[in-house]
Amino acid sequence: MSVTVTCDNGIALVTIDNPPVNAASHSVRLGLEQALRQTEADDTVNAVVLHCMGRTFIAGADVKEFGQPPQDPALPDLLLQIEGASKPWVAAIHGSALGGGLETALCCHYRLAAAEAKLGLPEVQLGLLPGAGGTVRLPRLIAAERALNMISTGKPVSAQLALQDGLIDKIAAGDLLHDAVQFARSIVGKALPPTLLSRPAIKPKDTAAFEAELSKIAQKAGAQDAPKAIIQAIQNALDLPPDAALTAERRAFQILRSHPQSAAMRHVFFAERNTTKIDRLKDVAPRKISTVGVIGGGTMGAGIAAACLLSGFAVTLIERDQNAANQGAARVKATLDGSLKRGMISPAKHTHLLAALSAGADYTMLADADLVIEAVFEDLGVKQQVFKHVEAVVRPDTILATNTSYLDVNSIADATGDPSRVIGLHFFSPAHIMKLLEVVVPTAVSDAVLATAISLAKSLRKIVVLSGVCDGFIANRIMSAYRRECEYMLEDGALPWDIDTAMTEFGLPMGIFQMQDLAGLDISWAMRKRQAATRDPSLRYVDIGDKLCEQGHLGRKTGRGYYRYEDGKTARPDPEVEALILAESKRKGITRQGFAAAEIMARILSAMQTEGQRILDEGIAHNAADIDVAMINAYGFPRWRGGPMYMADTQARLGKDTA
Ligand code: T1G
Repeated sequence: MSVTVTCDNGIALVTIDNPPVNAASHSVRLGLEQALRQTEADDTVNAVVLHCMGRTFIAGADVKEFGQPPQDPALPDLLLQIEGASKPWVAAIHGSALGGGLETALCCHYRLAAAEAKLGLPEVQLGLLPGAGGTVRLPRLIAAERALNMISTGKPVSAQLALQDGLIDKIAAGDLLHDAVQFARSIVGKALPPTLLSRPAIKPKDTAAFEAELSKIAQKAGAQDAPKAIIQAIQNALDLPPDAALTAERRAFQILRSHPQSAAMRHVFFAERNTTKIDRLKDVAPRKISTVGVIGGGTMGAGIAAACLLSGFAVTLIERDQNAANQGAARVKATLDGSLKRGMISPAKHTHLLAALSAGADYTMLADADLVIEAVFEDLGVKQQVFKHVEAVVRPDTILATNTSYLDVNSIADATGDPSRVIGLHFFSPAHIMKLLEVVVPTAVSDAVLATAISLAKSLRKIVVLSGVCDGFIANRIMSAYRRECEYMLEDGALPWDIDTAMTEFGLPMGIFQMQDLAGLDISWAMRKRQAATRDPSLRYVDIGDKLCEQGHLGRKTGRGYYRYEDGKTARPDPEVEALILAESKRKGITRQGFAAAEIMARILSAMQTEGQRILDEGIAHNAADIDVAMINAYGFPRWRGGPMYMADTQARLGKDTA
């Protein structure tokens, strides 16, 4: 039974129990409709408290139902019924009230939240807009500027900010349900507050600033339709009668729900949650991790240490000497200072986290570590040596994790006394911000170690993709493939700025040549030199990047790479680079051709998809969706396109349909 009703001395408790997140599935909607009828008919009921079992309030419509024919009662219709109830409904919110969950709470007459609760309308992240009245009711409860921000970003707000905005009436002081029942008793006999639909929309204070914000959202949306629909819906809420705005919202929702962009984003939503559901771990319990050792206090090591501290782990940072350890600790502190400055952690938490960090050069400091991550110089011998030092001081069950970005994790594991305890944890820089964590699975790793590594990654709020052992694992291997293709196109006739523009117009955050200039051309140069000995001589090789490095042009850090950076950051096309490229084409006897943006992207996507298929064929990735997840979360492949493999699959299906 998804919804039950109990009565406690005049207060009806409507309880939703629909694991895992109390999504507003068809059974829940039927149950709520029944609960409304029952409480309206029962003269002993004076007020209603709506709450949920488990870890969260309603987390939204059931996204799994979107691909199916709609079933009555539709959420918008049900919410109108609740809003029209003759007795007050009080929403008791814990966990997250998201999407249709918050829209349900908006149709209750009052809203209480637990202190740690979050409230949001994340539909835009599914290529949708709130479709159950959220765009019309929210600007009637809180300022238009705040409503626009919540709906256009999809980011949830804390209970504290919700109270400040007027989104909720109260934050529970103690037990949420107890406080909600007490609150309900306190309003019995009082006149019902006017429904949100009967209130005027709260107009923006500064119309010009509001219009400017709308333009900024439209501009940022690019080819995405949901943000533009959200802008229109908010304007409707401000300008149209509520019924007309509701009708327009529902129409827009139905159009978006059937749009390929939403289908792609729903694919990503579920793909990101399925990456670690593998048979070998079905009945394997992860070990408890409390203390993490990090070897290496450079950029990556400090970022990893900060990520672990921010997720509540104690961290022991080890460097080659105390001075280096202190520098590493200072890097970690700088990251935590940034989190404090951005209001992501409180001053008290900042102090507490720093107290959980110890830094030194003595490996015996790792004696209590449950898991040790090495983030030292990318050299196989150095890493093998580090793990020998670690093994000598830690417990036999301590897990050894390497952060290598391309070395053979099996070779690192095999150099230890117990390869079953070794795993790869490939963080992307900056490690405390980037969502993707590639868990690299060596041959000998035990199920318990793998399960524990995944559990740690999830505790760090990372999106995990499992990878087999190969050069570059998944994301970097695919990036190398399309970087090569882009270099071929330079010789064939394109210029770096042509290619980068095509990539950003497609929806990637940055073109490959600007990205390399930002990272430093010497990184891929070192990789090409490393691979030179084993490079297939029949494979085409482009010397342009090497020539730039040989001239000392390593990218933004030297003021010149593929672009010039007169002001140290703005990338400007460099005529000398163009001359170098033309000379290379001539030297190789290539007749240069023009490239349209579509052709550039076709070649890039083909390179991604071809390498992705190889990765699948070699068993490096479990499935194509994992490759999409990796490319979206490592290199910003646009979510609303689903990922390179999703695009290939969709194009294949469309090809079949149109064949
Ligand atoms: N529908 C169906 N399943 C859902 C779901 C949803 N809305 N949200 C989560 N799940 C499943 C998820 O697939 C996973 O399943 C399990 O719950 C745990 O999720 C009308 C139209 C709530 C913050 O976008 O943000 O309302 O893998 O791993 O990290 O206007 O889930 O266990 O089988 O993410 O603790 C709007 C999406 C929908 C919220 C919990 N709502 N969910 O995070 O767990 S559209 C959302 C989340 C809508 C209205 C519109 C998070 C969470 P499984 P999880 P978590």
